[in-house]
Amino acid sequence: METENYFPKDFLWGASMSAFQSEGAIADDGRKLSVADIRIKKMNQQFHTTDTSTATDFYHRYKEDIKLMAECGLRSFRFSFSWSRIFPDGNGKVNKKGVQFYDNVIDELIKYNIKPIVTLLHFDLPQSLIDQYQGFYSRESIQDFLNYAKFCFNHFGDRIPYWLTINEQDVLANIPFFNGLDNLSQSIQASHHMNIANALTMKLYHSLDLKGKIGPCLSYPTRYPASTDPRDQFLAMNLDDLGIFYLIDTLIYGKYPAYYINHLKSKGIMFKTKKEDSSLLKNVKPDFLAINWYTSEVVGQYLDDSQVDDYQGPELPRQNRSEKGVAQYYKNPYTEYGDYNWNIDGVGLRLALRKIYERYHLPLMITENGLALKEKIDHGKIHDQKRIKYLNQMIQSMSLAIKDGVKLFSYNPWSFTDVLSSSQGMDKRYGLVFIDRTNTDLKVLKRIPKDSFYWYQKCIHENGSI
Ligand code: BGP
Repeated sequence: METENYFPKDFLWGASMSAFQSEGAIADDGRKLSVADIRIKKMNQQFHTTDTSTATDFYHRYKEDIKLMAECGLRSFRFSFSWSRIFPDGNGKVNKKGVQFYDNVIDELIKYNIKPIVTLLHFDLPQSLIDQYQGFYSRESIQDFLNYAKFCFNHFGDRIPYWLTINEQDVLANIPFFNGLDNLSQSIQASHHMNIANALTMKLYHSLDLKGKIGPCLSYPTRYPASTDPRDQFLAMNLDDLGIFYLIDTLIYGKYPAYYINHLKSKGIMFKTKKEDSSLLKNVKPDFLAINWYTSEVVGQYLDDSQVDDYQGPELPRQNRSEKGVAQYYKNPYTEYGDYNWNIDGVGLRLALRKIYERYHLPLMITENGLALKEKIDHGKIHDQKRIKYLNQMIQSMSLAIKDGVKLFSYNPWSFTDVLSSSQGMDKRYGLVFIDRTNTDLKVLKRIPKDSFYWYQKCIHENGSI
């Protein structure tokens, strides 16, 4: 079905990945471990998935992967630097070989006219900072993040048009172990420090004579109230506010909303601040907002103590589950679901784009969006029709959002190649390119473009006319 096309000619069609989910080579050339390496190793021992030691071997195969990106027609590539590859201890001495690797990746992208979009921190804080002072729980992390960012801006800045500060701080605030921490009161304190780090990093960037842009990167699922019961309506709004909007408000307006502070107080959690914090948080002007959007949720009041699942994280199926004392999540009968029970809801994306744009009036970039499937090679090919359906809906919705007036300028679906899932091993595949390995058998890590790769290639070629 052909839809009206509102994409501007210079729209940045891209794709997305992150360091710990693709690079491997975790102890090579001076790199030290990150909290992601440790966390995923523990999970591997428990659930028999796999660890980060090889992932997709992007460290050694970036040229092959970037060549495929060029073949697909990508105009941008969103990836992350591994902080512990550049500063193995998080602070102290810079690792020249790590820097060289990112120089090579950036130069290779530029060779094909693909714009690098770089995330400074994507779930992989250097473990050494946890050992030194408990990472972002401690205030010292702010200066270390700033020094790391400053080095990156000075060294790579002339070649990077878009920087993202911290990937999904909303997730890090709620899931302590993704940031190497143990409990919620630590991660809430850490989130306050990340807010200051974010603010100072953006101010620092803007003080330098560089031509790129910088913004934060948050994740958002569109939430529908389960019924017209006013309490469900309120709950959906409240989860939005406590999930993401309090953070963007703080980053943009430099002040925590009252409802957030009172929510924490009611939970008996409060972060420590210093007198200077409110001025540190003020006067930050992100150039854009980066949004990771996958799915929508149907939420209703928490009802039944007897049916409680133990909620362990956002990776659980977004249907028929409950989060104790907070909400029930229901399956949406109007949308189709993928193999991991996340749904396909293009309208939900349009809704999110409108809501976020009208709230902040900042240009938007989609830095993650995709559908996880269980896949097998079928006579040398991967027929991922459901993913094509998903992408099709998303792209139609983006076009309509642009027609509505949303300033959306880049789309980077997750993920370019299959990558290691942040919590469920290699079987959970999102890629446009299949990586032929399993959790237990690395095989030869052959890259095989899926049907969706060719579909997206055509879509980019037609600038979004699908
Ligand atoms: C986002 C993360 C990504 C990626 C994605 C899919 O939250 O930024 O790193 O992993 O979710 O999640 P998962 O791998 O758990 O399926």
